[in-house]
Amino acid sequence: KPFKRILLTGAAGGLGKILRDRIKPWADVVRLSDIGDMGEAREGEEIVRCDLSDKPAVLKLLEGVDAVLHFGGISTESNFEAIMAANIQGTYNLYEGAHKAGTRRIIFASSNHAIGFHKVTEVLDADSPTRPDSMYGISKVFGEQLARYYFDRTGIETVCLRIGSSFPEPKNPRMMRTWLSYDDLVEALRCSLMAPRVGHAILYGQSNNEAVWWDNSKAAFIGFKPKDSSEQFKHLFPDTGVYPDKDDAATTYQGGGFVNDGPQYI
Ligand code: NAI
Ligand code: 15L
Repeated sequence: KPFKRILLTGAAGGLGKILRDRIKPWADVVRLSDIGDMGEAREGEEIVRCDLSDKPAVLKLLEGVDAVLHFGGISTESNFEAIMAANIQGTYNLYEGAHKAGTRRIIFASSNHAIGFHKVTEVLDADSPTRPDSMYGISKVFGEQLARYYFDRTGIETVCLRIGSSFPEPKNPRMMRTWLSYDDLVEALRCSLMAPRVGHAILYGQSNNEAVWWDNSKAAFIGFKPKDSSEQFKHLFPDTGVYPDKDDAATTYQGGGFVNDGPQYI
C-alpha cells in the first residue's frame, strides 16, 4: 500500500464516516481521530479520541503518521472562540505535530467559505484572492496560509481542498453548482495523496456540474477529474435560467447563506 499510516481527523463527522472505509486501500493502518465517539476500532484501524485544541495530545496523535486527511473541526459558522480553539489552534497543533513527526503530506479540508464573498457571477481559480464570508471561512483561510508557511519553512506538502457542498445530493439551487459527490471527494483525495509532487496547492472540490464557479486548471497536475454531475438531480431544482433569481445576499455571493450568518452588513 502507498502509505504506512494515514491519519483521518474528524472521523466521527459526516464526511469522516464516509471516508473511514474508503481510504483503507491507501494505507496499512488508518488512524482515526475525533473529539466524538468513533465506536470500536476495526481491522487496520487505530482510534485516538482527542480534542484538536489539546496540543500535547495532537503532537502525540501525529507520531508515526505519513499523511493526514484533516477533516476535524467546526464545520459551519459559530462563535469566534469556539472556531479559534478547534480550527485555528487545532490546525496549528496538527502542523506542529506533522513537522515533529516528519509527516510528508496533508490534505486540508478547506471550504468554499474561504472565498464565499465573491459574487456568483465570477469564476475563480487557485490564484483568486481569498474572500471569507464568516469566522468559519476566516479559519479556513488561516489554515491555507498556515499550510503555505509550513511548506515554505519545512517542506510539508499540502493540498487545500476547497470543498463545495459534499452531501448525498444537492439540497438547493446553489448546491447544483457547488455539489461534490462522495465518489468525487474520494477521488480528489486519492489524486491529492498520490500525485508525485503537490507543493502547496489549492484545489476546488466540485463535481463535473454543468454551471460552476471554480476553475481547477491551475491544479491540473493533481490529476483530479470528477465523474459525477449534479445534473442527475435537476428535476429537484429546475433551472430558471437566472441565478441569482432574487435580490438576496444568499444568492448573490458564492458562500450562499453563510454571508448572512455573520454581522449584518449587507
Ligand atoms: P462535521 O461537522 O460532520 O464533522 C467534523 C468533525 O470534527 C465532527 O465529528 C466533530 O466532532 C469534529 N470536531 C469538531 N471540533 C473538534 C475538536 N476540537 N477536536 C476534534 N474533533 C473535532 O463536518 P463534515 O461535513 O464531515 O466536514 C468535514 C470537514 O470538511 C470540515 O473541516 C469542514 O469544514 C470541511 N468541509 C465540509 C463540507 C461539506 O460539504 N460537508 C464543505 C466544505 C468543507
Ligand atoms: C461548508 O463549508 C460546510 O462544512 C458544509 O456543511 C456546507 O455548508 C458547505 O460548506 C456549503 O457551502 O454548502
